[in-house]
Amino acid sequence: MTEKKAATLIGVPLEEGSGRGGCAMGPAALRIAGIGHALGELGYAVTDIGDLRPAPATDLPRHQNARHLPVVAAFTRALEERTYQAAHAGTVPILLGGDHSLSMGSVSGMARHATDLGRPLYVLWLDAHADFNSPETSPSGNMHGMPVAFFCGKAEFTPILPAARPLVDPAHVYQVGIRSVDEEERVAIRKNHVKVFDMRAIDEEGVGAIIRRIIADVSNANGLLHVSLDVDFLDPDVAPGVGTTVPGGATFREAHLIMEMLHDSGLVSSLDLVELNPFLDDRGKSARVMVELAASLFGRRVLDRPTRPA
Ligand code: 6HN
Ligand code: MN
Ligand code: MN
Ligand code: MN
Repeated sequence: MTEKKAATLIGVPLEEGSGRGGCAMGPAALRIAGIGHALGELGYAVTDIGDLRPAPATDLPRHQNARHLPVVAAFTRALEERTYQAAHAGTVPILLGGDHSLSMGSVSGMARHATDLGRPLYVLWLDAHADFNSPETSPSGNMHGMPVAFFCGKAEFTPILPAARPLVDPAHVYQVGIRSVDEEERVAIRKNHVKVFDMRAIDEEGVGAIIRRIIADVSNANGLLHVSLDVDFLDPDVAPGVGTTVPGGATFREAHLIMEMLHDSGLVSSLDLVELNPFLDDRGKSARVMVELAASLFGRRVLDRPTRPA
């Protein structure tokens, strides 16, 4: 008998990284939109550990351009550990955000897990933004613009995680949907060889071709794939419930195809659902879209398609 698939839902009521209120209500909205039920229907044994609420770190000084560092650092530490444990136990960690600074912890935890397994970790970053700022380059000081640089070891604050922690190779980070990058951030992603597929690449090549290539790379390297889905990857008409909307985003159909292809690849180890701001949403529309996409990522399908015609 095959072992039952299992998922761990980790609620992350974090909004201090985003510079405005609302994302702390994200986990509740994703639960109301039916994330647990959807996974259960797909045959997953679902454990919801509830919301993490770590006390702010007291060992870190204030940083003038890393706003709310003690709060974000406490979440990073708690999430690194909880995500690692959930993955180590053989379940798929699903982070219910919360702003995107939570990925500092979730991806770092997955990097530790991948190191245990002796496999490389790859990250698919679905976002309008590159989130590769550091306190030195950030125009806002908001830490949700810094997670990718952090888990690649390129954004140094006072130590949040042990110096010897496993890092992600920036060349293993694939960013898709990008359409808003800050000046110095652009220099940093080039210098570090992040693989960026901006909206122009999507328009020219189509998401199918892009995702197929990414899946092939990860599969050839026997990698684990962490998916980080920012609400603003989607066009604001599709998903208005986010504080950082950028026009010209992915359509529902593009996002849906990505999820179906990722599911079929069997490579996805973990997922962040981030930046949902229910205060800005339109009657739960964005929360429902995020849950629908997550369900597709974990196997919901319209028709059975056992084999693909050549
Ligand atoms: N996100 N690049 C801008 C900044 O303030 O660093 C925006 C970051 C947005 C972050 O959407 O997760
Ligand atoms: Mn983001
Ligand atoms: Mn974004
Ligand atoms: Mn490599």
